[in-house]
Amino acid sequence: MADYNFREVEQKWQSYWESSKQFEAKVDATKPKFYSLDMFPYPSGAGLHVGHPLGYIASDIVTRFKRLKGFNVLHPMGYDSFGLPAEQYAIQTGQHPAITTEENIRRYTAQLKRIGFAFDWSKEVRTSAPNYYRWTQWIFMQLFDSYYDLQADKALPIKSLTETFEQAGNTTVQAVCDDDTETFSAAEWAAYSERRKQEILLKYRLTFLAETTVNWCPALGTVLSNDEVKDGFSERGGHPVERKKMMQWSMRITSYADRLLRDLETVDWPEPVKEMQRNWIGKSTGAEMVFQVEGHPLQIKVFTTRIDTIYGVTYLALAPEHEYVELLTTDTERETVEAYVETAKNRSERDRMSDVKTISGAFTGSYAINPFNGERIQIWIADYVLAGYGTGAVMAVPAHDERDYNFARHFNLEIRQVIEGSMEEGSFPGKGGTIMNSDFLNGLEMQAAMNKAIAFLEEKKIGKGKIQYRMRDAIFTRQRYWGEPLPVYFKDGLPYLIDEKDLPLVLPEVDKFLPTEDGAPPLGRAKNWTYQVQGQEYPLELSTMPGWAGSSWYFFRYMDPANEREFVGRQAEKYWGSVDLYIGGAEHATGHLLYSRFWTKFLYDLGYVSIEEPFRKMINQGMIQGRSNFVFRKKGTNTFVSAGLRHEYDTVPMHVDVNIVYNDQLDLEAFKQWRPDLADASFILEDGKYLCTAEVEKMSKSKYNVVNPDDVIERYGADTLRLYEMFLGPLEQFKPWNTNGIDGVYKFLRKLWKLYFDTNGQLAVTEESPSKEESKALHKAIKKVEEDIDRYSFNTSVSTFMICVNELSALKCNKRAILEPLLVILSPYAPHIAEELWQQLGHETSIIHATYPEAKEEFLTEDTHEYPVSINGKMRAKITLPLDLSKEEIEKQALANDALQKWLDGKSPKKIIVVPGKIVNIVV
Ligand code: ANZ
Repeated sequence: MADYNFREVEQKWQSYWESSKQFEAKVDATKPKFYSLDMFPYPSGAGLHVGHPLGYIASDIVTRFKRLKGFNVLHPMGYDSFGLPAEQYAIQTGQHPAITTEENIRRYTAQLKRIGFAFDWSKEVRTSAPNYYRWTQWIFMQLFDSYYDLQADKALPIKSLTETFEQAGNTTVQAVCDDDTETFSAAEWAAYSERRKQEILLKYRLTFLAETTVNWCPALGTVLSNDEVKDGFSERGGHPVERKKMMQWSMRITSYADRLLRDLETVDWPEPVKEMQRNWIGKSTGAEMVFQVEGHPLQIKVFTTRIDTIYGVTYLALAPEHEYVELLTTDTERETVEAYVETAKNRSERDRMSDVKTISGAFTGSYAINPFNGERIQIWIADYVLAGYGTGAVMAVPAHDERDYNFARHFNLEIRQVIEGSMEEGSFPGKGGTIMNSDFLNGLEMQAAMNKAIAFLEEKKIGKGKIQYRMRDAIFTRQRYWGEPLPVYFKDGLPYLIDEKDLPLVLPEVDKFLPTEDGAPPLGRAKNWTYQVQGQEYPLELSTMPGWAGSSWYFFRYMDPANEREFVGRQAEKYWGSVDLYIGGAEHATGHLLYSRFWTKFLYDLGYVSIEEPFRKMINQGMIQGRSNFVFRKKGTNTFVSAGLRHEYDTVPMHVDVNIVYNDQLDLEAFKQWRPDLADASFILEDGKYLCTAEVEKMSKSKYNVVNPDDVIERYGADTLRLYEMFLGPLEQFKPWNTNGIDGVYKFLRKLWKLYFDTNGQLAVTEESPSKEESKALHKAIKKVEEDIDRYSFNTSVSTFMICVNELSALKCNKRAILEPLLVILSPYAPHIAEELWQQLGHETSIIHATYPEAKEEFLTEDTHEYPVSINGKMRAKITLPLDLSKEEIEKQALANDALQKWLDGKSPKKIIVVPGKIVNIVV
């Protein structure tokens, strides 16, 4: 084989890897394991663009490297294949989402295979496949059948809860449950009807059905989770989202809040992602207390982080959705209150929080009593109080809280400082107002005052210390078709699980993928969507699971995807354990990455898995941006002006397909064929060329800057693509796709190839011993590449390879002892060419089974030094000399140097300073 024919080489090795099952991972206790996971893709209709494989290439390099280092590697790939786009497409075209999804997966797989990934395709999972989602349904059932026991600090089977109820009622039970859970004795429990018992259990179950305020997106016809809503619009599609009360399934993720927070300390993740999770969980330590309403049997419960400011409370404020609003509104205030509540209802939480200019609220007409001093205080309704946080009510201390202050100023309410002068660090500085002296808390430090106030609350049984989390329970249903059906049927309006033997509950066929006429989800269209128990038919749940269900546990399934008895076999799970390297986008910080941690902890509690954290190490790859090209149309014509001349005409810029531009030069023929309206285009050229300008933008179809990896592979091959994607810059950085440098990478591979062959295309590798320089070039690279991979710095390795090959080419190196290890260290990056040359060198087994060479220190120490030589402080020449020369010899050699002679201009030096191994300084 004379020339580097990447097409032949890459096809050959890809089919060899596939047919010989090189990457099939098996449990092997004799070897250390390495589990490398990529965030699996949603197979969209557009296929892969060059940005998608970036992270996969990085993880592929790491896994191929780990194999060379003796690790047993699991490196799987699969598809997160339930989701909205396929369903939106189905609504428009009538095409079943299963068919579109299948087609897209086929295309994705073909694209991925062409890049030469060392994926274990035998482990592929698809979240939309019944044999996968039967286990998603099964996990849902375990959650339904569990509660969170606070004493054990873990999830336990609901059965142990009912046993306690039977013996002692719920007075001794310490468990996470709804706030409105009543207390009952064993006798009362025994006397409850079946229905009542089920209602009570729903208040404890880790997945439960309850009326919840949700983000409702009318355009998508579904509820969205908080992390799917950005600034009041749906993340997908950008449709408006409103708040609405609906019966919804939720996951009691808040039970795990503290563990989710605590265990962040045990994982090696980018700090910004950890910080986002901490904020999302939002732990606040404070107190909860009640205020008696004057003339009502009602008590208003508030959550405060500053109970020490209790003497500065001048009003209470409720969220507009608070359940007491109507009861507390007096007749004189009714009209104002109702009008206000109506407008507040349609504003999103975020708007209400962030909008400081339009402070709005209303007085209810009612009063409450401050139990610390018996004072009467007004009860208001205010925008800035959120229904979903704390108790949905606040004790307002305008002198010490900025939002309270703004509100009080706006409505002219009293502002009363508790402590004179400047407040403690970090709190809002009191702004004027009367100063209240309370003997009770006066003179105490903040923490001491809080402790004393909390003790008072507990003694009077009107409150207690409380830890509050910002995180909400996660809504778990979507009113859509293309998702996992919930394994639930309804009897007397209450949910029951179907029998485990009836799993999977397969998604039924429907005539249309739209809601029914009376607004029920699409599953309402399915015929016989019922469940039979003892000859009776019961309706099945019509909502499906959200997108995050299947992705919350896929990393377990990869370990043992064909298992029909368990979601993962014990042995496989114990062996592979946590993911050693997870590469994916940072956009999943508060969604997928939190839900996966939650489910893992839950499965751990029940003893199904051995790990508490799924992803030990994570890296977020940066996005590859598009590099758009522009042409310049002479206004009102079909004439296009080359970039350098555009200011001489009246032109407008126009995006042009980057795939018909090479090094910013437009392919004129391709341009004419690009769109029918351009067929008769004419051009004003500069130097016979049409040049385009370029700009970095998001990679998107509408900007014609999407680059398909298939096209790059077609032109240059997969090895070039892989090296080039890494060469673009540090993995974590955002960077534009700029093909201008790709030729350089391609040339590098051809240069590498040439090292192995003579001009006749004959293998020309000798068994001679290498020279010191040759060994040095190689061993420098061995060391650098290993260090780079350990630091996940891939771009620097690519330059290392280039330097090494340049050095070896200059030395005309053709020694096997050098050229063989070179292939091994290159093989993680450019596996096809490495395999081919390895075979050409006579190896019968794949390079995958080689061992990463050791960098030998003896070749790494320098034996020469390049001396910078200065004359009167100015650097005039560089001369390379052996390191073992004496000072005198260095001096002699320097003075004899031709270039320096010129600078000395015949003058004899006054002084020569030589620092061996460093510099030479000459003074004339
Ligand atoms: C009195 C007070 C005095 C407060 C003071 C703060 C400073 P974090 O840290 O975020 O948990 N709050 C409580 N529930 C609220 C709700 N549903 N909507 C809006 N605000 C609410 O904040 C807790 C503090 O935010 C609570 O402590 C309460 O105001 C307010 F000098 O109570 B504070």
